[in-house]
Amino acid sequence: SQHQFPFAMIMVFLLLIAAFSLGDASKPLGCSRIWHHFGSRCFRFEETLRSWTEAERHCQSLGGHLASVHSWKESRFLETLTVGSPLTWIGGNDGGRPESWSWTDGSGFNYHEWAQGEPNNYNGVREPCIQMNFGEKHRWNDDVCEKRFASVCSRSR
Ligand SMILES: [Ca+2]
Repeated sequence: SQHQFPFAMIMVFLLLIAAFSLGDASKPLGCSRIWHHFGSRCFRFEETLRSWTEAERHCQSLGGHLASVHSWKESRFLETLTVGSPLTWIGGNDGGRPESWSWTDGSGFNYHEWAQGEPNNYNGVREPCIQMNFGEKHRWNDDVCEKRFASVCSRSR
């Protein structure tokens, strides 16, 4: 019984250290496990092929949206994140009004990286959703939302 008090103290001390180090591990980046930090947000590449709507719904189930893109640097970061650079859905769509692009996360559509000749509603078919990694230069294309591609989710830190 003489040893009970110091033992309890040591346990409390160890638990405190554990709690603080866990806090430290998650705080500096603010993105856990398979989320990757860039700027003020966390990003996650989803290899599973989904329609644009399914992909957005999946991102929402993870607490985010399909990724919006706002700069050349952010775009290059996403290009690296999408391993092997397959065609990949991002959060841009026209909300049913041709050429009026917006992001599902509500941020401003203040940057774009269209491939040459895009957006084009190819062959006269409405292409309301935006994919990245299109063409040799890995730029953006408008495409039919029902097609199934990989996707990138983002959420705030
Ligand atoms: Ca197109």
